[in-house]
This record gives sequence, structure tokens and C-alpha cells, in this order.
Amino acid sequence: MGEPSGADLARRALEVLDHNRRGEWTCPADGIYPNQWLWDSCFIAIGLARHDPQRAAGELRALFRGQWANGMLPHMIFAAGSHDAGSARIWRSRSFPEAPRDVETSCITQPPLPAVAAEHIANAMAEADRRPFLEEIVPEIVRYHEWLYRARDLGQRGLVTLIHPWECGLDTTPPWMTELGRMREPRWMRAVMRWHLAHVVRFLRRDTRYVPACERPSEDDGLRMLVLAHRARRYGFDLRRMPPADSVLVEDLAFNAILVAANRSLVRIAAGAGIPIGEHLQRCCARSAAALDELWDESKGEYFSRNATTGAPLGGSTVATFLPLWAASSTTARTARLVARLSEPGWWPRFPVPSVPTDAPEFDAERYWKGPTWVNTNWMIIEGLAHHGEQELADELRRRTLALVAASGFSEYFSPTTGHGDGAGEFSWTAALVLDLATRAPRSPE
Ligand code: 2M8
Repeated sequence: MGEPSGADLARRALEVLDHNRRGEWTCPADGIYPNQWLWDSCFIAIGLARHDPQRAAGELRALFRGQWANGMLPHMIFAAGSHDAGSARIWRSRSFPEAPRDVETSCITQPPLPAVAAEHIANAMAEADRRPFLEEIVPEIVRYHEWLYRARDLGQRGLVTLIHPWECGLDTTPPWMTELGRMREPRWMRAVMRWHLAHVVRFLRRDTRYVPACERPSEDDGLRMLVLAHRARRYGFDLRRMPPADSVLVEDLAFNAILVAANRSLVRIAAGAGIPIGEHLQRCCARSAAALDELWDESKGEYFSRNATTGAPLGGSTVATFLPLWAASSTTARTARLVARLSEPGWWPRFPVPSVPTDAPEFDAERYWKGPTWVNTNWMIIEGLAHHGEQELADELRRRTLALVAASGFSEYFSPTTGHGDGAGEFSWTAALVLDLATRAPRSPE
């Protein structure tokens, strides 16, 4: 595979982002994803920062329209007049006094990337614009990180607990789905499954109107995720009130690794702008960086999420194992072992890096987070590799990612074995991160 023309790819990426633009913010894809999503907008802002830092700043600002009075940043902000009314009904955010009045949002969060996006935007901005931007955005990000520690790290152990797989972003990742399979199911759901009526649900789904069912969550997984959201609603989506027996509570690897990387960005941008983040948050940041190590399994040479109630690791290899590369502040035997794992055949097929290794029993080449290669996880792995001075491998993955998109289009995800583009077409974070990767010179480590 040769190097695709960076300028041409960047131009096409911008066309996708313009097509999905909805005023101040950008939806992930026309049709299937009409609303604003938290980590999508962060990836979008990172890419846009390369091209138009002011537009990137607007994307991030639009995300904070949804911030709750308690600091929570919701994973979705519904577009006004959205046809996705079913989804808004799950949440009914306005019934919570802390939720914003002028927009409807979900009531759970998503990987905390705003600080990372803000750092990319600030670095790209003209000197005169940087300070006012940071003075506005840093306090909002601080409030969000404080909420994460206050509301989701009840034991002050340094690891944030998630209450729903939609919060981890890798929605149907096998470890979470196995955990959901153990959940006590309502009687009606057992009946649906026993009588194989799940196909009926297909007629009620919006997503399969846009994407073939074989590339989306299975009916069982989809149903369980809905049941869990309704159940969490009973407890006000409040971890303090959620009984472990009726909940699925996970110290999620991807989320916590991203949080550590984001904390580092937050500390840097706050210091650069002379904004104190407070001793308490500083202590939380230090604790998180150390606690991430608890998710490492020395015998398997991998990181795993953990059941927050029992402390048991959630088995099954996933791409999340590489995200601590981005989080780790120093290169250790452990990080070297992770880098070496990337060359194993299951992790390095023709179109790396798959969301589940191709030799794992759960691997499903075209189904959502159960196997396909995603550009956002590749981007974070590239950042992680560069961070540890693994420049050659970082450049190789960057080159392969760009070649994949050049050949298959700006799809949501790709088969790691055939390179076929799956899921939504013209997907915003694929476009934005390609814009970033195509524009940057192969990087030197931080
Ligand atoms: C997917 O998740 C949403 C629910 O939040 C969905 O399936 O409708 C995930 O890939 C998630 O990570 C992403 O943010 C979202 C929008 O792209 O889609």
C-alpha cells in the first residue's frame, strides 16, 4: 500500500464534516446519528483544529450546552426536532432539576475527551485567541472531571465506575455484553428470548433502517442495553442509589485510560493559562494514574475492565488493552509488552487494529464493536505509540489507517480482514481524525 495523497484525503474529509455540520456542532452521521455525541464531538474538534480552530472551539462549546448543573457532561444532546424521539424518551432529562432546560440530553456520560480536544484546539489557535478560549473552557472541564470523581468514584480509589455500556463508547464490546448477559432479566424479556421473538424488535429499531442488521448490535444485546437504561432510570442514573444486584457496574478500562490521558491534558492547559485546578482534583488525577495499574493482568500481559462490585476482571481481549499506552506517563516493561503484542497476528491483520483480536472466539469482522477496526481507537493507539517513542510503529499504523480510508471511504468502521467499510458511511470522526492524521507530519514523541 502506498501513501495516499494527504491533501486529497483532507479535502474529502472536510466535505464529510461540512455535510454533517448542524450549525455550531456536527452530527456523527446523517440519518442514523442525528444528535450530538460527547466523544464524537471531541474527535471532530481535534480534526477541525487542524483546519479551523475557531470552528473546533465552537464544536466543543456546543457540547457544554448540555452540561448539567452538577458538572455531568451527557453522552448525547438531542437535536431540536429530532426524529429520534424514542431515544429521548428513555432519558426524559428535563425531569431532573440539574439538567439544562433549553436542550434535551441523555443522563449518562461518555469517554472524557474534552480536555484532550481543548488542548489540540489551544495549540492550533493564534496566541491572542488562546487565553480567552482556555479561560472559558477550562473551568467547565474542571467541573466535569470533579463530577466524575465525586459521583462515580465513591470509594475514592481513582477508578471511575460506569453504569451502562453506552458510557464506555465501545458499546457492544464483548466483556460488557457478557456482563449484561448475567443481569437479571425482566420476565417479558425472558419470554421474548425464549420464544425467539427478538426479530420482532428489529421492526422497532431505527438503526437497521440505515445499516444492515449484521453490522449492528444483535437484538439480544440491544434489548439488554435498553433494559439496563430503563432500570438505571429508576435510580435516577445515580450510582449512589443503584443496588449492585439490579445494576451492571464496571470500572471500565477504556474510559479510565482516556481519563488519565485527559487529566494530563487538563493539567497542562490549566497551567499554561495560569488557571488553578485545585488540590483535590490534582490528588484525584494522581490517584487515577496509579489505579489504572490495578487493571493489569501480569499472567495474561493485558489490561482488563473490572466488575466494580466484585472486583473480578471482565475477561476477553479487546482493543481497550492498548489505550493505557496513551495514559502511561513512563515507558515500562509493561508498555513494552503491550507494544510487542500489537505484532501478534490476531492484533495485526491486514487492516489493523481490530476492536477484538481476529483469533478470539467473539471476533465478528463486521459487527460494530465486536471485531471491526475503528479510526478513533487507531488514533488513540497512534498517540500512545508516539508517546512511548515507538515512532516507526506509530507511523506505520497512521499510514495503514489513511490507506484504508482512502480505499474504502469514510465509514464508521472497517472489516480488519477485508478492509470493507461498514456501519454508517460519511462518518464524522473517521473524517476528522483522518484530517488530523493526514495533515500532521509524522510526529515526534511528547
Ligand atoms: C454508538 O453509540 C450510540 C449510543 O450512544 C448508538 O449505537 O446509537 C457508539 O459507537 C458510540 O461510541 C458513538 O459515540 C455513537 C455515535 O457515533 O454511536
